[in-house]
This record gives sequence, C-alpha cells and structure tokens, in this order.
Amino acid sequence: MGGAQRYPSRFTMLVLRIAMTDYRRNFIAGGSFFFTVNLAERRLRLLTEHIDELRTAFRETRRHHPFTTDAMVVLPDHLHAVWTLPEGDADFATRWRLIKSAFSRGLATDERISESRAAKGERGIWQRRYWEHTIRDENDFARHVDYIHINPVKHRLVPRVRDWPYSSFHRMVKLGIYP
Ligand code: NI
Repeated sequence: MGGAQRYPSRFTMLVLRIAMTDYRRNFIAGGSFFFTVNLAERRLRLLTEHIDELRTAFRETRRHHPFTTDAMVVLPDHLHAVWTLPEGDADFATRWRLIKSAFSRGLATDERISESRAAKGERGIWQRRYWEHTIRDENDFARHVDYIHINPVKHRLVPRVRDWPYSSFHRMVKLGIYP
C-alpha cells in the first residue's frame, strides 16, 4: 500500500498486449529491428536536453534514407527504438551513423574525445557500438515495443509509463493502440 506504482501490473500488461495485436501487424519479417544506442558518457543528459536536435537529426536522415520508427523512447543518456526498413534494405548502420553525426554537429565540442577518435576526426558524444536485434515475429515485435514504453519506469525516471514525455507511447494512445 502507498507509494507510486513502480511497475505496470500484470493486468495492465495484458491489456497493453491485447491492444498491440493489431499494431504488431506492422511487423515485416527480416525488416524490423530493435536498437539500444548509448551516449559515451552515461552520466550526461544530452539526449533529453537536446531533444529538438535529436528530432532534427532523425528527420534529416529519414529524408534520404527512409525508415519507420514503430516505437521509440529517449532517455537522458540512451535511447531504444524499433524501426522497420523498406523492403530489401537492411542498412540501419548508415542511418545510425548519419543520425549520430547530425546530432553531434549541433552540439558544442566540449566532450572528452579519445586519442583514437581525435586521430580520425571523430566526436566523442556517442558510444561507437550499439545493440541491434532483428525482430523475429509479431510477439517479439510487441514485446520490444512494450519494453520501450516501460523503459522510463524500469530506469526509475518516472512512476508511470505515461509520465515520460519522450516516448512513442503518447502517439500510440492517440492512435488508439493503447487504451
Ligand atoms: Ni534503457
């Protein structure tokens, strides 16, 4: 009793899962991916402090290299996303490279840059590596979309999913995908 509810209840999860049934038909075999992308320095809050620059970086990249963001959450120092790429195109690496460099360009150059990066003229905003997972089926798709929306609660940033502003959860509520 008392205190904020930290995690969605089993019932809430069940309701979300049922509501996802239609949405997850977006899933395309071999064309949908889950990503986790981190800042180099996890203590910084660059992503939420510069959310407009991040949105611009996505928009610019998508203009020449289209993709659909099925779900996304931006945390202060990392982000999670599910993308679907056009058929026959699995080049998410180019897209992330462009998004990362466009975002970094918009920021002041006061971050720590390693010698190896400096030698290549690289910035030190993002971790070079990111986690990528090819979505296997509709259940896997729904599971990762749920994971994305619950993430701010999991990281204890907010007590409820709907309290975190930088989340595709709100778009899905508007679309009637979530109750
Ligand atoms: Ni996370």
